[in-house]
Order: sequence, then C-alpha cells, then structure tokens
Amino acid sequence: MTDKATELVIRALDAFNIELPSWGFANTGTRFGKFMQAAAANSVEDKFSDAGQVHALTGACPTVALHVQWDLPNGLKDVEGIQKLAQKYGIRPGSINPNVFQDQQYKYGSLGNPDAAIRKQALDHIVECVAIARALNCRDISPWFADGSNYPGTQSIRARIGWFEDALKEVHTHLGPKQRLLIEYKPFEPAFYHTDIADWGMAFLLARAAGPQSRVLVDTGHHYQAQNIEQIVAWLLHTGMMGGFHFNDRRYADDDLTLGSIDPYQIFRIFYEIHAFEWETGTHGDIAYMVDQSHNLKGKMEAMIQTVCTAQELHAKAALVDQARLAGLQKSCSLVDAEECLRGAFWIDVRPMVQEWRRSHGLPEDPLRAFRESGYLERITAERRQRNAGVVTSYA
Ligand code: LRH
Ligand code: MN
Repeated sequence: MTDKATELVIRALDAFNIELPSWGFANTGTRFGKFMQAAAANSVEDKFSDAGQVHALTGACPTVALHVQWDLPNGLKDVEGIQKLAQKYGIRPGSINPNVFQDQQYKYGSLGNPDAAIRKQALDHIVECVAIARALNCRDISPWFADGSNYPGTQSIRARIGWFEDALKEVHTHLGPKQRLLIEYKPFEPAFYHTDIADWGMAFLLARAAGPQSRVLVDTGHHYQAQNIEQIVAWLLHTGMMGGFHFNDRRYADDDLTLGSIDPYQIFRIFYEIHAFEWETGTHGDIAYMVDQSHNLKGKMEAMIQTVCTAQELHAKAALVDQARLAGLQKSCSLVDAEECLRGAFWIDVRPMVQEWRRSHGLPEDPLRAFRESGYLERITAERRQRNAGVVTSYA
C-alpha cells in the first residue's frame, strides 16, 4: 500500500471512536429464551470493567452507553457511583438511554399513552435522564420509544403525534447548551400495527419540532429490508440532522447481530457517504458512532472486540475512496469507473494498515488474540459464575 493510503487510514482511525453499549456485556436473549453465560456482566461495575478491557485492547471505544433503568436504577443517586467506576476502569460514560418501555404502566405507551398521568411519568423520567447526563458530563440523551399499537383503530395515531411533539419540546427545554437529544426510530417490534416513531421522517419532524439541539439516531437494524439506509444518511447529513448511529447487523429484522457479520458492504456504503460529506464540506460530521447489539450466542467480550475491529476496518476502507476522482466520474456519469472507484476501496485489505495504527499507539496488533491470551475471560468467569448461576428464564 502507498504511504498516502497508509496516511489516510492512520488519520481516519485517529479520528474514529465507537461507543459500546453497557447492555451488550450482559446476559440478553430473545422471547424464546436467554442462554446464560457465566462470564456475562452482572452489575454496572462488570460492564465498566468489560468496556474498559475492550478499550484497552482496541484504543477506539473510550465511552460506554448507559441505560438508566439497568445501570442507574436509583437515577441521580447513582451518579457518584458511576463517576467512581469511570475513574477506576478508564472508560467515560457516554450516551444516556432513558427506558420508557419496560415498566408495566407503559403497556399502551409512554409519551404516546392516552393516560396523561403516564405521559407525565415518562416525561419526568426522560427529564431526569437529561439531569443525569448533565451530572455525568454526557452530551447525548438518546431515547427510543416502543410506543405504538397492535391493531387498527385501537389508538389515535394523530393524537399520539401531538403528545410526542409536546413532550419532546419540553425535554428540549431542559438540555444544557452542549447537550443533544437523539431521536431513535424503529418500524416495528414490540408494536406490530403502528409504531409512533417508525421511520427517519417521523424522527426528523419530531426532532425539528423539539428544538435546535435535537437530531436523528439511525439504528441500522431499524429499517425495512428494501430501504436504502445510506440514502437516509445522505439526507440527514444534507439537512444537518445526523446525530448518531446504533451499529449492528441483521438478515431479517432488528436482529442485533455483530456489525459486518451479514452485510459489511452496507456499513461501508454508510461510511462512504460520511467521508464524501466531510470531503465536500471540509467539515467533521459531528456524529456519535455507537454499537447496539445483543450477543445471545457468541461470547460477549469476543463479539464486542470483533465489532470494534470490524468498524475500524470498514471505516478505514471508506477513507481510501478517492473522493476527488469519484466526484469527477459521478459528474461525467462514468458509471462503471465510478462503481469500480468506490468498490475498489472496499476490496482493499486494510488490516496491515490498521495493525500499523495499533502498533503506533502501543496497542496489540490483534486485539482478539491479545484478549484470549490475557486471562481476562478466565478471571471474570471465575468471579461471576456464582452471580450468573440460577437465573433461569422462560418465555411463559
Ligand atoms: C431498540 C433499541 C434501542 C435500545 C434497545 C436496547 O430496539 O435499538 O436503542 O434502547 O435497543
Ligand atoms: Mn438501538
């Protein structure tokens, strides 16, 4: 590879961080069951320890996303504990995820619930999450809403839009000057007739209506099969509404599989749109790259290390697209040459350059092998086996 290519990859990786989800280290499953792993994180301290280990091995994930109900069950009272863990494990709290989908009162929705008292409860929780983010010096609050309905005629879709608009406007008034509200959309599940925030357009309009510090969060698993996700990304970049990503992969629906395991070219095409935008505008996209996966079968630590390494490789490949040449080929409608210019970068084996980046940062060339040789898995398995034992889950 030319020095120019290596230089492009090094510069791209220096600017690339990806945030890990605390819940990706815990025992998770599907409605058909949860297969327990003895080494799984069983406390927020375990999650910081695991995230800290992945960052120590990869140098690319200095923050961990927190899900308030799971990681700060006592809300603001847990902030000091989190600050101590961040200190101890060298990993900063990242995006703050409210949870208005788990509790019983949210059966018919949270901000979209016909019951004003329940809407108020959900609003209060999200406002507390803004305060938690402020106390932890976290920039992004990223609520996802399971809200919707399962049968036609059972809810007023328009009334619920109004309730969401009002509530998100209220949330926005509580944001600190540097904070952002990232609105995540999802077409279905757990609601199977309508979901209140089902696609990028709905999230876009609600974010715009909420206020200038609100943006859209794109979870790659939250799209219908035929949707062109990178085109959505292009629109969000063009309109200044691109807030961040929840990266994962899927074959069917919101499968939450490891990034690049099914369709690595999809993530490459997304990174290409961002690199093209940054090249054309000379600006940095101000995008929160985050992982949102649940590792039901793979070892959670290995799956997370695999994910970070794959993200680095796909980001590096996209950085090798000759933007100037491609722009010319697009202008002259040189279809085959343009396609080969883009796809050619995807075929480049960037791993030697990524290893060089790791060496230059005193990091192991092969984080997965370094992890396997570290004894970390054996240690946490011994420590956590008892705490993870006896937790049997069944669908009914
Ligand atoms: C919903 C979602 C959301 C999270 C959850 C863990 O499917 O993507 O981002 O809160 O997964
Ligand atoms: Mn998500």
